[in-house]
Amino acid sequence: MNEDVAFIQEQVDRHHVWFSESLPMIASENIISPLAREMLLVDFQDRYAEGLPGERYYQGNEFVDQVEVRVTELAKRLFRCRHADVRPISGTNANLAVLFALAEPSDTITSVALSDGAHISTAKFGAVGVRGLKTITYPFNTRDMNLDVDGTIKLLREVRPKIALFGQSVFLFPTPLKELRDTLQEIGSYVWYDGAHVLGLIAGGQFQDPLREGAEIITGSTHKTLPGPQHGILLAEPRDEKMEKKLLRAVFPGVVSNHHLHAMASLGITLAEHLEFGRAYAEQIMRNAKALGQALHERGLRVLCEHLGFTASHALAVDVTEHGGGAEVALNLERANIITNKNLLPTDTSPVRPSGIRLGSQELTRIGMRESDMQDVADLIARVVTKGEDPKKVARDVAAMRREFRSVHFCFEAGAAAHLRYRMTRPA
Ligand code: DSN
Repeated sequence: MNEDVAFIQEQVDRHHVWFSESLPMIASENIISPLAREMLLVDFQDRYAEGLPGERYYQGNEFVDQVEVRVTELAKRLFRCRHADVRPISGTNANLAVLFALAEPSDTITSVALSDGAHISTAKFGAVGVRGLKTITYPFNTRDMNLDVDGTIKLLREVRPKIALFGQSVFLFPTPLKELRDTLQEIGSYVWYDGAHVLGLIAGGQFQDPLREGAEIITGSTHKTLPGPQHGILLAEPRDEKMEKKLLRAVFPGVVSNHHLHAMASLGITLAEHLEFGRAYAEQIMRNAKALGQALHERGLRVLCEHLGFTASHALAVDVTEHGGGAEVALNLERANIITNKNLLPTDTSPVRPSGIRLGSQELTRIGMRESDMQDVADLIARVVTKGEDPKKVARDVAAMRREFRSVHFCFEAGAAAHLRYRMTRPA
């Protein structure tokens, strides 16, 4: 065996063992279903398809086209929209496409501030900066972890942005789109909602329904509360045919060449599964997040927004300043096999010394945990964070807990021969 190959395989094996003994709680991740994972191994991985079904630049796309048409239909059905593009290869890539389609360099975009939980692509050193746009951020109510509606209306009227972007990566509560709708219509901005974190909740009929509340475009990655492959999606209710064409051309030839056909097929399986199981899954994610917030609060942790029930999504934000800050706490939790991330909170000024951690319930829910299990999870977290127990000792109990949660829920059963089927049809 080649030494480098063996090294890489060994690290991946070790990663698998580690994660099978861990509590994965990063709010932007999830695990894919067996049938969706199977699609990542198929021959689509080895092929090119540029453009749209029926209008390709490469031969060999007969079946790829059929899959893409069906995946696009599934996306439209799940999100109840007229336009869906399943070609963006990530959430940031979908965001770039929107910026490319609807703005020109030096235009203004309004968005949530990074320290209030916005995604990096809204920053001047992210996608917005790549497009040469100017970002102005909304006033934010840090107690409620949401936009200050009156201040935002005032700002929108003053700035009249080309694009008004909503949504964030610390996404605890629905955006007050309905309250902003009249103002946004009056000033004519494109209304764009980055729903990456909450796509699965939206599709499951929980959280909010942005396209019915004034948003014209939703972008997202497809591997968070929507538990699919690492990929992107762009959904829209375009104003007219011209806007729809701009969005399509911004994806290809704009920011995507080949769109990772295996991931696109895998996304199709995820969308079909979410049509079947998404509502039950989204409901349980939210019940678990609230239960975890309450349980952590009872164990002395400063979970934000107690007065609002901690969260109305999958995510929780916890201020751990008094326990050493976000960086130290996240590291200690990792040593205990509890995988989270340090996170900026609204009052923070230094991105390298954030005072918070962010927790998500979506993956724990996916492996079958329920509200009562959140008590045990909170106990394990508190032993590390508030009681200062040796993380390695806690890790043993985390691994023991994980033995009860081995399978992926809210998806179709994979046949025993599923993986073999594709291996057999591929040349060795
Ligand atoms: N970086 C991801 C997150 O953790 O929220 C979003 O892309």
